[in-house]
Amino acid sequence: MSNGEQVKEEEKQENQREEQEQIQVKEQERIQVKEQEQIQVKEQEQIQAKKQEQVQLKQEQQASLHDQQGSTAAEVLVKCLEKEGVEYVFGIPGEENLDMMNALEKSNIRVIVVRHEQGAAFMADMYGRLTGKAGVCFSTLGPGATNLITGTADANSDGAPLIAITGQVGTERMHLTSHQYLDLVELFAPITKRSKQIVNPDSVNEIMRIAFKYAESEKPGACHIDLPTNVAKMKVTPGLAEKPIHKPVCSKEYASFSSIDQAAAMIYKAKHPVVLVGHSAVRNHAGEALTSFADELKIPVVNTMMAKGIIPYNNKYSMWTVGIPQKDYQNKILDMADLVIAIGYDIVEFAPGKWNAGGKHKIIHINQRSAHINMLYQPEVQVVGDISYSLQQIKFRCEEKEEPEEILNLKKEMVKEYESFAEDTSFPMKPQKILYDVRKFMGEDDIVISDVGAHKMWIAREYNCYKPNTCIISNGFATMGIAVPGAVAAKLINPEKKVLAISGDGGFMMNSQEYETALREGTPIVTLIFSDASYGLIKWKQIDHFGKHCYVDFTNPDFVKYAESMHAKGYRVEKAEDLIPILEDAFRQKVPCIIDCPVDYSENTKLSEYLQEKFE
Ligand SMILES: Cc1ncc(C[n+]2csc(CCOP(=O)(O)OP(=O)(O)O)c2C)c(N)n1
Ligand SMILES: [Mg+2]
Repeated sequence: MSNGEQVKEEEKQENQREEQEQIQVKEQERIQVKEQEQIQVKEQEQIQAKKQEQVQLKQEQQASLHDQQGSTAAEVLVKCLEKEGVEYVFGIPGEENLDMMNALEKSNIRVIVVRHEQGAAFMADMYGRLTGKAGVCFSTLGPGATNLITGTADANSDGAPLIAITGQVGTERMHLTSHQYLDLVELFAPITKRSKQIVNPDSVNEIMRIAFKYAESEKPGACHIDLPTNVAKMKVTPGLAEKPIHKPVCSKEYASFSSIDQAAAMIYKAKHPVVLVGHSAVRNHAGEALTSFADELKIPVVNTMMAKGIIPYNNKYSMWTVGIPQKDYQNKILDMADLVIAIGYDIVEFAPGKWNAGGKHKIIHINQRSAHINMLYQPEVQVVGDISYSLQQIKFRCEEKEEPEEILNLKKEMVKEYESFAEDTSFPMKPQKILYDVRKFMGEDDIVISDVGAHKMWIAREYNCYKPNTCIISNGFATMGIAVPGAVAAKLINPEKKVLAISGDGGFMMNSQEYETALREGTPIVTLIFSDASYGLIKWKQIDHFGKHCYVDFTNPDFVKYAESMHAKGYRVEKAEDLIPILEDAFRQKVPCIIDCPVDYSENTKLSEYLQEKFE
């Protein structure tokens, strides 16, 4: 091999070695990359596994959190209240409703804490009566619950929708003789439309909706729900049971044409028909239809105490209010009728025995529901359905009557009598003059809440209204003590209106503690007390029946100082001319006020004698 060839051979070998080396390097690089990739994949897998672990952990944590924090029966109950549109609940907390209180604190419902559960029930009662939506009151078990009873019964009797929620011992000790335990479902049964205990947390939403449905449907009334303390804490199964049940929109129901035709035929034939209108006409907003029915057919209208203002009292055919124990103008007018058209009338408001004692009247019943059973209330025709629609349909089928001249003359006498007290300055003030001045002072939309007693009889007779729901009288259950708490609720709902409670001195002292609630909640109500240092109505009856009285007198606190001690403002009427200026001043105050007005109840027996002579 020549030298040149040898050099070439060496170069070739050198090149081959270099190539080999490069291949090896590349191979190493490839292996390294692969290793790198494998490491990355492993890392990715590890990250993924960690992520999964974290997700699982979170799920486990959430599950255990739900176990601790998922909705309790008490929370679902409050959710249901919110869904029903509840704005306020009235009551006093106790050991057995703490879970509900905690749930309420987280809700947008305003809790009005009262000073006696009776006050709470009356507030819910008045809320229901004025709005048509159920008012809600609550108490703890046992004594708290028994304190709710009177207001609940009042709402049930007066047709006001109300829900009473009571706390209860845990189910584990319900079968035992046990501290503060009382069977509240049984206790509330006769004074409600429905009384139920929640025993299964998953049924809270159904029990709540049923209660509101019963309370708010005709004839409205009270429903009771009892929530044992251990059930209140129990978890509701997630899902449907946690959700409040929808409130359906129900269409109106209308009377049959055959009943409308029959009623129209009877009215057509009658010579002296008279309307007797009751509270269901107020609840069902039939004022306008009733007024044009009376105007166009020329039929006089007598209203019950609970239907004041359903026809404006200055309407020609309005014959004002029936219902005081004595025979009055309205009884005379009903006696003169050859047909009584009972519209939205409920026998609980004014007993048939008081206007149809002989059972001789021909009666048409026009209402949202059929008549209660009573020997003396057996209507020939029942027109059952939306009242306004029934009245319009009957009106189209009738002709106007001749003017009821005799009755219109009686109305003139009534007005003259009413006006005759306008300038009466005697003192203590006559009830007629007090109410004349109150009417003069109060606006057409302002609200008077009457308590129960002789003053109520005078309010029924002398305080007349332009609009419904502007003078509230309890005349189903007729419970003393309703006026002050009732006025607090009325003011909460109507902050822009004047709200005046008129009470006897007896009834005022039954719930005057709610003045503290009124002050705290910023509801500047005014109470006008008819002061006679006596249970005046009972005294009136005793004198009428036995010519004497007993066990009815008492002494009063100094109402002005009493007001001041509660940071309210107190006034005392010292002459008749004072009343209107005092009312003006009281309604300018930002705090609640109490007006002590001495009343001359010798007018009570004088009225009995006057009416007896005139109408019996
Ligand atoms: C809670 C309650 N207790 C008793 C009665 C029976 N009652 C009806 S009126 C009345 C007297 C009311 O006295 P007061 O409040 O002073 O009013 P007045 O009759 O003097 O105007 C009584 C005891 C009732 N209706 N309600
Ligand atoms: Mg009195």
